[in-house]
Amino acid sequence: MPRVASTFTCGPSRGVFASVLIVSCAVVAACVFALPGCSKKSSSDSGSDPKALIVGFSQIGAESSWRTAETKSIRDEAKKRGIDLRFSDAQQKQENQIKAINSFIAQKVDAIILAPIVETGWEPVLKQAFAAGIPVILVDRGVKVSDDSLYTSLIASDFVAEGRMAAEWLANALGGTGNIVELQGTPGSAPAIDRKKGFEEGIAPHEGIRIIRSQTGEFTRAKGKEVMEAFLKSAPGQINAVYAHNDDMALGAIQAIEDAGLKPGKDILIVSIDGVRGAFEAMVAGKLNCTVECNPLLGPAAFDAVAKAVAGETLPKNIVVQDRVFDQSTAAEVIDSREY
Ligand code: GYE
Repeated sequence: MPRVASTFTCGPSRGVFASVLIVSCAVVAACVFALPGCSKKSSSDSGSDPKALIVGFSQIGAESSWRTAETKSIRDEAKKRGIDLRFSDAQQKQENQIKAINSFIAQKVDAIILAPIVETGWEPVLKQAFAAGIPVILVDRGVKVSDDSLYTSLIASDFVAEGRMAAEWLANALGGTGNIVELQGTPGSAPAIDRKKGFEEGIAPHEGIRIIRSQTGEFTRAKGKEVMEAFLKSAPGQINAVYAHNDDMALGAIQAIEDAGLKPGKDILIVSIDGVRGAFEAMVAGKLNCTVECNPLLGPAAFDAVAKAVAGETLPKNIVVQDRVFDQSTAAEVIDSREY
């Protein structure tokens, strides 16, 4: 049976996530959008339906299969709801996201959906959106700002809890002893920071477990492979397990381990986060041991939040979903029901 996470966090830590959206954490939310200019507009620049809501979506890029699934979910949901979606791909650059937001403000969009690449550096542009009365819904990653009323709502997983779940699974599988190498996500991003923190907390009670190498693999398969090759060269025969902040990097690491003549999933245990199809395939093949789900299908929740924000309704500050852990014991059974 897949284990169901029991932790639901509120307030400062980021929300939890997965299949069923649960608006927990009734926190704060006082901010929200009785702001001027947030009402549904009838605009002649909004394509075929003059009454369509105009929503700008600033996406990070396409570094992982998780992100591709998220983009699809948001595009599909916008289409379904007849929303005029203005999509911008920042190609992994915060400056491009800031430009996109400025451009959405100039286009007088009804709302902005932002997947922020890193946590810091958003305050000035969020202040501009706020001043223009445009609600900003953050999806999948959080930001650090002095005043959280600068955004309407954050729809994201609890990355600390994900890291902890990965650590607990691995500590158990290692029997409390072993050397781990860690592949981190994008430096400065909420999931990289929090998945590291949660994992370290999770292994802390096990004195025999150590992280012997830790480096960014930038959430990509190619970089995950490259960094794993370097780890294998610099610590030959010493690596018992890999912890990757996402599945794509784990899949890259699997390749590197095989190229080195070792058996991923057996000689070296591997645990990662996301729960994408490729991870399930690798578990069925016995090459990946465990993945912690992080649901990227955020389109419905994001546009529900947009609809409420433009209607002037108060939203919870954190909208969270439940995360689950999957390992080889259930992979074959559930793979066909996976939606991404
Ligand atoms: O885990 C990773 C991606 O922000 C939760 O970003 C997201 C992360 C996801 O590229 O695969």
